[in-house]
Amino acid sequence: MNIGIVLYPTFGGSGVIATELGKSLAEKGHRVHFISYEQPVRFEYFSENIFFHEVSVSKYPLFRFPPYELALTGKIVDLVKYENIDLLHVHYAIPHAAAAVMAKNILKNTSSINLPIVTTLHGTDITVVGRDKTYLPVIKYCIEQSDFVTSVSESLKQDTIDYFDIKRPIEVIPNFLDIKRFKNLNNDDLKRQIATKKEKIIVHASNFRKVKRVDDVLKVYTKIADKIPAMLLMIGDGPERKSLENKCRNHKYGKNIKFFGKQSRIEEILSIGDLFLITSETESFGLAALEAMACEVPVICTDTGGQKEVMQDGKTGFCCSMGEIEEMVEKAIYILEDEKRLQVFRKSARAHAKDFDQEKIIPNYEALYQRVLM
Ligand code: GMT
Repeated sequence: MNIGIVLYPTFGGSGVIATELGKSLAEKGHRVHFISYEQPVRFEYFSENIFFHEVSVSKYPLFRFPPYELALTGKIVDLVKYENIDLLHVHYAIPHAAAAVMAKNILKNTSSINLPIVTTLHGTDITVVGRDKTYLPVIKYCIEQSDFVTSVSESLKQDTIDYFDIKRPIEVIPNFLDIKRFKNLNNDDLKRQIATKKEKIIVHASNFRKVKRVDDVLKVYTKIADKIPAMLLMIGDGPERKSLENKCRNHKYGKNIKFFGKQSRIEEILSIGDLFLITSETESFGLAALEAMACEVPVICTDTGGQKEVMQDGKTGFCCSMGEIEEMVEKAIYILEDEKRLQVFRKSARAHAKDFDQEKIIPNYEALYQRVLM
């Protein structure tokens, strides 16, 4: 198959999933065309089956808001005509699905070409940005006009149906990872550089947006550190990082809190972790938590969105009520205070993460593409 994949090129989960999907499809012999404004961060080698098409938006003094959607639409039309793309898979509804639907209409009306569109909903395109009344009619229309729609969890599917009054079918295909890459690397040297033998290592990774409630991460960590010697490693970057980092500079455990920024080999840091903390207001899936579990790190997360579908509550970690700091602290200490118990959680986390191995999940997308092209 000749597949176009429209994606965000960033460290964010939707970009990671779209890139890894494309890489895996290319290995299976499909031709993959990544379409984005920058080369995807997870696409870091040459493959004869992968092509990258950069969307560039021309600057003009009149444009206060450069029209990225139009540039993307034009690029899709061009590629479908001249690269013979069989189907287009767009990740994240805004604005990718809108550009795809517009391209589909242009191709149909000007060239009688049918462009099948698969739209994958990832999370905030529905639960945060999508709920903005300004976008609502556009997103609803694009979901209805796509040939197939998938969501990364049952919870996100239900949110989509509820918020947008969607009657069409939505297929759930959970996110995935490469279990051979995401494993505990037994990196004891690094562990000893970061923490002493007595100290536990708590890790958080996100894009530091408001929805992640990173202040809660600090609150939970502080109360854990009051009871158990612990370090806090913060991975990623985003709008809330600066103010949190400032707070940590004057914090009583400030010297034990480290901000590492964006990391392309996150499995190396996850491998030295004892606990992964994710305190989001909503999380459609929680790919970072799954990556932690695969590296044998138990997870404390909120019970919002699709996280309960990724976790086994009480086995791979605990799902706690959003904002309930005491509950999260209590569960974290329960896991960390007993080394034998921690080992049991570690093994369960790894075992459960294997259910999300890309070898098991990606064939669902291939089967979907076959149905699209029938
Ligand atoms: O808002 C984000 O966290 C970024 C967003 C993305 O598009 O990268 O993440 C969403 O999609 C990921 C991949 O499907 C999911 O693992 C995340 O849970 C989801 N984020 C939220 O729902 C907040």
